[in-house]
Amino acid sequence: MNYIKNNTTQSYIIMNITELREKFNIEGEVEFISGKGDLPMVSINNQHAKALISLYGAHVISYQPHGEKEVLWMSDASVFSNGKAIRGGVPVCFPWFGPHPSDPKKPAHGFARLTTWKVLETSTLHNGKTILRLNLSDSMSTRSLWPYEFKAEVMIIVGKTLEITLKVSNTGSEMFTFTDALHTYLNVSKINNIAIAGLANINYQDALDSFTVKTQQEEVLRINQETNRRYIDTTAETVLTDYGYNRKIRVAKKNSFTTVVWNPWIDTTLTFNDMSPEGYQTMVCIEASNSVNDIVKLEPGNNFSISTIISLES
Ligand code: TA6
Repeated sequence: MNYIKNNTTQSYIIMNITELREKFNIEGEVEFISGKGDLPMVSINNQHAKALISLYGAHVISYQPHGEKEVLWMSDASVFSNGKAIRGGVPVCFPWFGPHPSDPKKPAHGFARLTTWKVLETSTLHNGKTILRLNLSDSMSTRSLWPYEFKAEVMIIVGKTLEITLKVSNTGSEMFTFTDALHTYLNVSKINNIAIAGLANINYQDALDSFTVKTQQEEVLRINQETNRRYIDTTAETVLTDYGYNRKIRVAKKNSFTTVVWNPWIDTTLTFNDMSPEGYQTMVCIEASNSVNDIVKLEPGNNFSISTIISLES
């Protein structure tokens, strides 16, 4: 990387907001703040865009290239509290996507989004982009839910594109498997004003029809009912055209063979106490995932990375 400024630590101990500011703020660009619910957050504002990231969950809450509308959808009723998931932005689902495969009492989508991550690095690159690197390692609490030694890193690069990478290393002595997702909620003008390209002729599990495998016949996907599809064996980029906002959102990915598209529509939205009844009208999730047929198997000493790259075309 071509750095202008680089603050790095390996000590993993700096946690309070004053220390975080001293070590990791970059004047005029990166600021550690006490966010909603007193959760520590990082506010980034560079020559390309601004962004807000919560250390709780390594969760990107907002991303807005200058001169553009917000790219990510956030629920106005979201809870910001330890132990609860944030509704909107980009939740990091790890080490399992969806309900736990055998124990429904374990938290949906894993513990990564319910844990405060440590800061490893803030940097400015020569091209004006900002890097934030966060760390989560196994602890008594993670081992009580998932009995493995691991190190996870989320790297967020804020520029004209938003790039999020989850890297998982097996630091223990036995092989483990996991599933994951970068569960991106996109902000749209109105759900019936959008079309999603890139998924034609691809097989998907329909989570609303007993996970039956179907093939998308339509050239573009339009959402006019509850939708919960796990597209299988696809590395394709998806392009969301928003006719209301007159823009396209491109969602590319690396090392992911599963793409999830989700909108809860009217009735399921009413079951969520962290979403307003009309919330489903302005969001859709397009998620880079490793799940379904694409479960990651990691031998001791090995690592694996998944990325999503989100960009706008006006
Ligand atoms: O990605 C789709 C999904 O797995 C849905 O089944 C839906 O429940 C959604 O994620 C949100 O999950 P959450 O646990 O955040 O309510």
